[in-house]
Amino acid sequence: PQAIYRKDYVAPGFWVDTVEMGLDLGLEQTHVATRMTLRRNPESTEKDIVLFGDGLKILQLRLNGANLKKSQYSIQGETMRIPDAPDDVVLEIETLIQPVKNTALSGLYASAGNLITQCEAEGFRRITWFPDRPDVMAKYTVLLRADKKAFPVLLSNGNLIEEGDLGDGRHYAKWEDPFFKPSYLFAIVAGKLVCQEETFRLQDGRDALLQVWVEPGNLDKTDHAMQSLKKSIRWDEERFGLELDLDRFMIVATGDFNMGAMENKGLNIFNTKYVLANPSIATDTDYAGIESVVGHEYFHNWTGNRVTCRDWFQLSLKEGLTVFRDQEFSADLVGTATGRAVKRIEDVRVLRQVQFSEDAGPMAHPVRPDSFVEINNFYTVTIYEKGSEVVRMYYTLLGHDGFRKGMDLYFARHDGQAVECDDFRAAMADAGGRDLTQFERWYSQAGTPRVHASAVYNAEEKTYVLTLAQSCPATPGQAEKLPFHIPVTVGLLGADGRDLPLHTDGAQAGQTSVVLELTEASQTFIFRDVAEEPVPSLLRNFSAPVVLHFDYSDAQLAHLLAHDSDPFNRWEAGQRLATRRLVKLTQAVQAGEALALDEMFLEALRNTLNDTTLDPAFRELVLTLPSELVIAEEFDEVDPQAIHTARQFARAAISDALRGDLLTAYEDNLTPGKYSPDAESSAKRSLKNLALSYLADWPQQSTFDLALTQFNEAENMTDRLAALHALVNFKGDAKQKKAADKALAQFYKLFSKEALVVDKWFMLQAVAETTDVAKVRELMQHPAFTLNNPNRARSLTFSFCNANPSQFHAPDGSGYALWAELVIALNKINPQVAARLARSMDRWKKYSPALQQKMKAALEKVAGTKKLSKDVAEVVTKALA
Ligand code: B3K
Ligand code: ZN
Repeated sequence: PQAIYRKDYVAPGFWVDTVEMGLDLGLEQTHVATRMTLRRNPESTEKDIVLFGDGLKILQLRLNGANLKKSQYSIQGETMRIPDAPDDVVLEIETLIQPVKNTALSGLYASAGNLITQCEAEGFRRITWFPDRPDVMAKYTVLLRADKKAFPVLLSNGNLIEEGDLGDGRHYAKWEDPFFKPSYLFAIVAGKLVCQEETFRLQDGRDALLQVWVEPGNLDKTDHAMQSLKKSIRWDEERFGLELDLDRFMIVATGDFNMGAMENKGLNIFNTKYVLANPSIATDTDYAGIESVVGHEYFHNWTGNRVTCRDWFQLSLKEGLTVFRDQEFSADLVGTATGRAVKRIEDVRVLRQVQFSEDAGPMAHPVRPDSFVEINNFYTVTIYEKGSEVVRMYYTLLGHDGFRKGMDLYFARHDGQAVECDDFRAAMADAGGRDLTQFERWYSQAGTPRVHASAVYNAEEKTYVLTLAQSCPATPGQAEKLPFHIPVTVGLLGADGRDLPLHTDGAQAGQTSVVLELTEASQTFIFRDVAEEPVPSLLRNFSAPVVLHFDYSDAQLAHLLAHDSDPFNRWEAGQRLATRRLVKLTQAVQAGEALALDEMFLEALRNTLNDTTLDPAFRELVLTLPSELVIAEEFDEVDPQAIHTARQFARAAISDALRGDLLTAYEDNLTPGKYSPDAESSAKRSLKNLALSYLADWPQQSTFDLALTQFNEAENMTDRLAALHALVNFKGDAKQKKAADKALAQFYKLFSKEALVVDKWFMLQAVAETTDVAKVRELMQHPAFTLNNPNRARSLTFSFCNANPSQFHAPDGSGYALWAELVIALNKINPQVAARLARSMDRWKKYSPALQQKMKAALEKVAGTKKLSKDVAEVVTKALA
């Protein structure tokens, strides 16, 4: 497949001012008439009108009123060129599309009898021919016509300006979006939907109509999304001074969606997973996910829609920034310092587990990529999560107020424009009066930087000399890297556990944390008047997306875990202690040696668990061992089964040593009464359920009964699912196994009508310790399983391939064979979803030669498949390169 390059960007030969569309909607067939006015862009080297189309049947093509003859235009692949056009053009195009046949869920497609669109990144071209690129921004008017019974609700972007009856049982609705927008933000929704609605007073005094649209029967699950939307609107007003710019804001939920949600102007379309919730079907995690995704999409209205991307290489301009905003939103809603830290830790965990791994594999790419084959493959953790870390570094460097000034300047300069990552950086630099030239390397260089810290304390001179050295591993196409501009937030702890005052360049009197700026390959920082040899607390709050090495002793880590005023680094110290042990245990498993966990580590965990002054959510994070995927990153050659055995041993040893403390934690954190997803009670549930899962690794009838009782009596999904998880993974006898199976069957029966819960039922089994490839194949035969629905496909097959490593990497290669079958099957149905699953094999070169050979064979099987989509081809070609 052909790659396209950032350096080849050429401005469009024509701008589009207005777009009028008329759609005669039908599931089998939809007729699309588009009339657009174009105007030559004198500044472009491109002289032709260039349109894109994909899978369209053309019925009409007229330029300034005259039919275009075949000789007057050319079509090659998805590109149509019309040469020799006058400077001002009215183009009229009629196309025919077939929504029911659109299983790729890009463009206009059918979902449960409704019609839905998804246009980002390049779905609009599957609806009509158009200069489908984000720098072409136009004003849209959309007329929808359809059968009244089948499609009683007709929605599009902006404001409803007219609706009425057409006779013959048909009706129409006319929508006008007052804002210029790129085609990827176009949306329509038609069908049988109902809504929860509310009028909301904006800070500037205007009233806005807010609506959450769902399929009939789901109105009991929209409240949390509505509350989240109102909080989002308020937060953006207060934190960034950004107001909702429309009279109406709609959210629509669909069960068939490739991603989480989409920020179409005024008409956000969501995966049901991020809208529907009530206590009986949604967990605390689901509630938090809804809040953050509703926020994310709403915040795009400014960061993405009002200011958009010049080209898709700039994707992180909107995504990294909007993730940063949604992370801050969630943190601000919790409010407390530890609540913020808990959120930060959760976000960093994802970054490390998924993004660091991406950065070390064949798909590694900079935050602003230089090339791609299929843009949909680049909606990655690098663009999103690392992109957010890059934005967070401006925040760290410029401070709260400085960052806000930068944002204000960014909007003052670029509102209504399609711009580049460099424009954002320039706004931050200019507003902060800072030279951020070198900071550009965060956008251009891929890979996770390493920072090696070392320190010398001089007792006579009372100096502490900290040396920071940086490097960055090679990534595809980038062998050598130049130094990054890295903010490293540092504090020093005394023997009593308190922060020592800092006397160093840039530190104010009384300051106990300082942001050191590492810009060279190696730099030395001197702290003066240091009364005693300190324990350094480095990279506080994870101030940069790097891997930090410092030769800590166990005692120093225990000291940090017990005392660091920075809660992130407290947690981090615990993770370092755990990782060390898990690596050693894995090596012991491989060598066939006896396994043991030392009392010092157990004691550190016990102290944290029993420290009731600490937020339960924070204790839960400290007590959670690094995942098998994170441990795997510590090895050059990964042995998934040995890692699994080691981690399970550690869990059982913790359970055994802390059983009394765990039971106390369980009992102390019950949340009787009406369910509420608030931070305080969800924190309690998280610690209680962690305790339960540890206790289940201690196979006693009493623990089994505890889990079974919780399962039977749970009044919310969080507790029910956690209990079921404990039961299914319980290492018990035949009788207990039977009881666990019974609970699993009951759960299914109870929730078989709730698609999102059925997804959970599949997922829970997919990641269960005992679920092997044969079991997955058996579950694939279940009547509720289908590859056609992305959520369902992900719940079983993605979960197995990505989150059950010891079974997926079965030595006989059966997991890889299953993976290849699935990717090939999904490729025919939905290339975007297929390409995501294809990524499961990214790190194949990290396994033993025997496994590598089998993984390579599976990759080659996929690569050799006929009619492979660009999406999948790009992923497997890069993996095999
Ligand atoms: N912007 C959309 C993602 C679209 C994905 C296209 N393959 C969701 C979001 O980031 O908010
Ligand atoms: Zn986004």
